[in-house]
Amino acid sequence: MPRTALRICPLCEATCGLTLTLDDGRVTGARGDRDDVFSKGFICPKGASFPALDADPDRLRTPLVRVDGELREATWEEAFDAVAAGVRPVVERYGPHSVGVVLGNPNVHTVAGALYPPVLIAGLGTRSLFTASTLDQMPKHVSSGLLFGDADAIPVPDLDRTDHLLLIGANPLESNGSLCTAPDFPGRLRALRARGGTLTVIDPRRTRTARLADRHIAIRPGTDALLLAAMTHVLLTEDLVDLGESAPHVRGVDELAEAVEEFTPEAVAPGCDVDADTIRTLARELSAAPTAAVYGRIGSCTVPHGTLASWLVDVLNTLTGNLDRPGGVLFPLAATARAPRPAGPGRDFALGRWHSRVSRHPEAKGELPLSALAEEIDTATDEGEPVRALIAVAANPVLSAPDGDRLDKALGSLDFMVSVDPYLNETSRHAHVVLPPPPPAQSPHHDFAFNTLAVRNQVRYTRPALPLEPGRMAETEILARLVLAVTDWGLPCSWGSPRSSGAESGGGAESLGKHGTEPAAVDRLVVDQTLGKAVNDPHSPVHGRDPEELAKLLTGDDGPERRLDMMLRLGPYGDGFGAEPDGLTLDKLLAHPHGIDLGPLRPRLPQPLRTRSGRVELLPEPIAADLPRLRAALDERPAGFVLVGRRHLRSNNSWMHNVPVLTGGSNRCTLQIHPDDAELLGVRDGRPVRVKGAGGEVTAPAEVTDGMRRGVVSLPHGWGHDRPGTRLRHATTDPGVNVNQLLDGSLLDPLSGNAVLNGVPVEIAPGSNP
Ligand SMILES: Nc1nc2c(c(=O)[nH]1)N[C@H]1C(S)=C(S)[C@@H](COP(=O)(O)OP(=O)(O)OC[C@H]3O[C@@H](n4cnc5c(=O)[nH]c(N)nc54)[C@H](O)[C@@H]3O)O[C@H]1N2
Ligand SMILES: Nc1nc2c(c(=O)[nH]1)N[C@H]1C(S)=C(S)[C@@H](COP(=O)(O)OP(=O)(O)OC[C@H]3O[C@@H](n4cnc5c(=O)[nH]c(N)nc54)[C@H](O)[C@@H]3O)O[C@H]1N2
Ligand code: SF4
Ligand SMILES: [Mo]
Repeated sequence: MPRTALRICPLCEATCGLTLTLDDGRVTGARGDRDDVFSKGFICPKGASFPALDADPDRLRTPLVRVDGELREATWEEAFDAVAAGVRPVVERYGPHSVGVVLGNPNVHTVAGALYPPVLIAGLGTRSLFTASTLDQMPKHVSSGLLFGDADAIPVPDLDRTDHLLLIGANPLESNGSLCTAPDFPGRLRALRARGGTLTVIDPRRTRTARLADRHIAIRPGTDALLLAAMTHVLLTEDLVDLGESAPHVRGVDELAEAVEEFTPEAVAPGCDVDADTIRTLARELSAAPTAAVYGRIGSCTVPHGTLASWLVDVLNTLTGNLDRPGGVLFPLAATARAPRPAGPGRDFALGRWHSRVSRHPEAKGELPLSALAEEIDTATDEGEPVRALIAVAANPVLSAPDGDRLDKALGSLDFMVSVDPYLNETSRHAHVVLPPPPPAQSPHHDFAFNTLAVRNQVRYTRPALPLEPGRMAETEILARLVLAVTDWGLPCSWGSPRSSGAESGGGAESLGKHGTEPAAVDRLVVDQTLGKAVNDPHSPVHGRDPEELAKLLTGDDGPERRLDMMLRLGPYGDGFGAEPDGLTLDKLLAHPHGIDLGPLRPRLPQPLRTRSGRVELLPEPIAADLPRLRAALDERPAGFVLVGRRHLRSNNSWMHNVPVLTGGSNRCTLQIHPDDAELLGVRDGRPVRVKGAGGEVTAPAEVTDGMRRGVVSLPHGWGHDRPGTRLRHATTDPGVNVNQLLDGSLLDPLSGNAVLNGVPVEIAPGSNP
């Protein structure tokens, strides 16, 4: 008998509620859940393919362990024994930093990825942490850290109420939005236009989003920071600054005015290829709009001045009085966030507390640049040990990070590698042990990360839609067992989790116990430490209570659910373990299967600020120190072509090319090029083109389109499925090429360590058929 179950979609940041149809232990259909408090029935083609993705026959069903050089099916016990035997000797012999951890994007889409990696990293005590954040939004974290004192305090555009949206380097009609969780982003943009609002898009390509806009500005790639600096200059010199309600909380307007003095519209125009009058108009419109939001994404982050551009986005929001106001940009307050503390001076954000060994890149948010992973493995220095063992969780850096060929070789040289991944792909094929998580229908879901970035405060939790198949292990248990297998000593005192919840904390130094211990021990330890800290905190609703008694009050079927219950109860809407009887608990959430709406975003300043001054620091010192580099860019003009990326609606980074319904049509790995450029070069539509960059050369079919700016070409990322030893039967039939092979890993935004993936110089020539 078919039945239905609710499941929040984990396939992008929009977090739509789905209604799955289940029959005979399988998912047979997916539609939008009309009663979902946030997504209200919206679904995209990717969500609709949930059944196919869930049932992909190439998903691994059992762990794999390398024996005599070959990966063979093994039991879970054999696999964890192999992990312990592989990682511990490396730690004991070479120290904790010789074990690297790589965390990929899907960690922000799973319960397991939110709850266990922080424990793993703290337990290992390694500084060799690399995540997809340094291929993505690290510049935004650094800019928020410097402006607000908290790298996770990212203001989100108030999409549903704004009168004016300036969108920079984002294509939500394909991506469905990022660092701005909004189911049906396209519908919300149309609603903005329908209520008389204005949409401006800055993008070197005429994207589907640009086609929806009132104005599209095809900027020269990599120059947004110049354009935004000039807009700032216009606001400051034309007396258009009005800080509004945030005025008492902001510092440094005069210093800022001095710092951007040289960035006049006339000075930046030739570099950006946007005329000075247009820049003035953009600034004036922004200040004149009743409310406005400036929002930048991938195209503003993965560029040489990514942190400066991200900073200027919020400088513009602040100067126009739109920071922290409805219709502007606001700080969400998630249900599992730490309950708000009284405002006041904070601990501030530190950058560069340690450096990478080879190129001396500063850490940001506890992470080293993923671009530096290959050299941290393959290059010896006097500065300590290279990375000799690697733990990769939901990561495919061979395709997603620069210079995959070098990384591919480096991974092959490791003493030991473990991948937690459902697929044997370009990266996990190097592992000595592969631990496969179950498909999404067999996993619970809660958006720890994306609720802190959502355009509306709300909370939803879905239990697994289907029970675990025989032989499967929940990913939460896999990661808990991984922690137990690789750490054999006490946990250091505290950990914070990137892009995840804030309500948990650690303290003390109890031992996690040994490999083989029951995995719930990891959750118990976290619960004990978090509650122990809460009862000692005078601002906590449980101050002065007995932590053991509180732990006994937790409900939930397993460790992860009890941790969710604890975070909800300690959080801003929580029941405070009885202090607020109407407040949130896991039980209450379970009684609302379509979620609980917690209302629109509200002004919160000064509470989120953690700077030492307790104010918004408009011109932080590291930013001021990076401005000379932007001044130098005023005179730069690329001589040849530059490359940008693109995303396709039916894709997601590197791991969705194996599902037939999601591939084909326009979802192809082609080089988009302007007709005039194509003609000049003798490149013909559909014929091969050679693209050469600092890191290598690839050949892809040309797609001639006037949607491209002249002098710019575009290739999507996540392709290049032609390496041997993978198990991706459909993806290998149309492998595409790896755009990141054009990069050599040396181009970074220096403040954040973020890879430069857009605006990269390349040479183009007609190719020949292989
Ligand atoms: N040139 C270029 N490169 C880019 C980008 C770009 O715009 N241009 N974008 C960058 C961005 S924004 C990102 S986020 C990165 C992404 O980089 P990565 O995170 O390295 O890559 P993904 O393809 O998202 O997938 C990571 C892995 O997670 C696995 N996986 C899927 N679901 C699960 C799960 O539930 N559990 C576990 N354990 N594993 C799972 C997949 O099989 C895959 O191996 O790529 C970056 N690379
Ligand atoms: N369908 C689908 N959805 C996804 C993903 C996916 O792969 N497929 N990936 C997910 C992930 S991990 C992320 S991080 C988000 C990303 O979400 P978005 O940022 O919305 O993603 P993109 O489509 O890469 O949009 C970036 C845009 O920046 C433009 N651009 C490139 N260089 C520049 C520049 O120098 N200046 C300006 N102004 N624009 C520039 C590109 O042409 C492109 O249109 O999407 C998520 N959602
Ligand atoms: S928009 Fe994103 S979350 Fe919504 S159905 Fe599509 S892939 Fe899933
Ligand atoms: Mo991303």
